[in-house]
Amino acid sequence: MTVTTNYAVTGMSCQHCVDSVTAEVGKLAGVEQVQVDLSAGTVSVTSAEAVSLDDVRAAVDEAGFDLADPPIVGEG
Ligand SMILES: [Cu+2]
Repeated sequence: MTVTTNYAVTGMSCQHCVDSVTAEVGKLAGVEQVQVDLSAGTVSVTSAEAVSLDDVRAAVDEAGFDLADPPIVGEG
């Protein structure tokens, strides 16, 4: 059983941004898969259990970006 949550991230503009966000969010405990849609500005995070928004925000910040408002654009 996994949880997938889609986050909106502002400022990503190229593959390097995608790689940075994927790497940082991928370090979070329990995260199994990170998929970035550059054109949509969304990051889909699949994890064994729900990851806290604060942790995702911190990882995105570490990569040099910010979560949009609202930060979560879909779950499933
Ligand atoms: Cu970039």
